[in-house]
Amino acid sequence: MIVPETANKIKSMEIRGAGRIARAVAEALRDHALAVQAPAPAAFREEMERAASTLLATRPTAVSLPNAVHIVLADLGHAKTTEEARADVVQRADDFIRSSQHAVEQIAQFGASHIRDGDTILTHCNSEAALGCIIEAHRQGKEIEVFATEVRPRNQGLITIRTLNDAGIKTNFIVDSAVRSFINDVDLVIVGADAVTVNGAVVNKIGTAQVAHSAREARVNMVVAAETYKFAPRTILGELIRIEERPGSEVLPDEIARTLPLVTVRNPAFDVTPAEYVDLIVTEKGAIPPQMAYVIIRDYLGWGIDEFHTPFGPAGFNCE
Ligand code: RUB
Repeated sequence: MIVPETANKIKSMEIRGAGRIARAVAEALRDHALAVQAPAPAAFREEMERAASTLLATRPTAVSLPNAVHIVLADLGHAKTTEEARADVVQRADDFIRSSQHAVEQIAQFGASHIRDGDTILTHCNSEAALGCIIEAHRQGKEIEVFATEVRPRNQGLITIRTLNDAGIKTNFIVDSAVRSFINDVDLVIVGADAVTVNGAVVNKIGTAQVAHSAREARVNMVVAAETYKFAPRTILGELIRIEERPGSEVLPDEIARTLPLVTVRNPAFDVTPAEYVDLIVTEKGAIPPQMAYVIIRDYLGWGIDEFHTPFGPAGFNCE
C-alpha cells in the first residue's frame, strides 16, 4: 500500500484501532522504501521522512503511530548506501509487523488468565487486544458473557458484537449511557488503549473514563490490554497526548446543525482514564499495575534523554 492511500484510509478511519494503524504505517513505509528512487542515502532519508510526516499527520492520539514510524526509521541516519538504508527499513518494518501480531497473541494469553469461568465482561469500543483476551478465554472453555457498548458516534461496537458473535460468545449490546445500569452484572471490564502515559493514565475511546468510573464505584476490576508500543515515551518530558477532536457532523447531521446557530457540537474521539481507575495493564511482556508504566517505557521503548532530539522522538526502540 502506498503512503497517501494509507494516510487517507487512516484519516477516514477505514483503517482504525491503534494496533492496526501501527501495522498499516509500517507496511506503507516498507512499500515506500522499496519504491523510492534515490541515488544517495541522504535523498532516500529525505523521501522517507516526507512519507513519515504524511502518515504522522493523519490522527494525533494513537501513540502507536509515531512509535511505529520511529521503530521502522530508527537507523535511517546510519546507512552508508541507499540499498543499505532500504534493506534496513524493510527489515525493521517486517520485524515490527511480526512482533505486533505476536504481542496481540501474547496479550490474549495473559489477559485470558485474568478471566474466570462464569465471568461477565464489559468492553468498550473495538480493540483487537481486548477482544483477543475475551476470545482466548472462550477458546479455553470458560463460560463467559459480554456486555459491549454501542460507541457513539462511530458505532465501533457493531464491529465488536460481530466479532464476538462469530466467535460464539453470548453478548449483550447496550448504549454507552447504559453502562452504569449494568455494571453490577459485570465481573471485569477489559478495554484497549491508544496511549499509556508515564504516570499510567490510559487514553482510549471517548467514554472509557466513564466506564472506569462506574467500574470503580461498583468495585469491578478494570483491565487495559495494551502492547508496549502504545506507551508514550515523550510523556516523560511532560508532553501531553493530544486528544483528537473530530467533525461535529459525526454527532449531528449538518442539515440539523445549520438550523441551530447557537449550538456547537463537540466531538472528542478519546478521553483519559487516570491510573487510579485502572487495576492492571496487560502487555505482551506481562501484566503490570499502571504505576509501572515508566518501566515499560524505559525497558522496552529504550528511551534516553539524548535521543529525544531526533525528528521522530526517542530513538533506540527495542523491536523484538
Ligand atoms: C479505537 C480505540 C481502541 C484502541 C485500541 O479508536 O479506541 O480501543 O485503539 O485498539 P478508533 P487495538 O476507532 O477511533 O481508532 O487494541 O485494536 O489497538
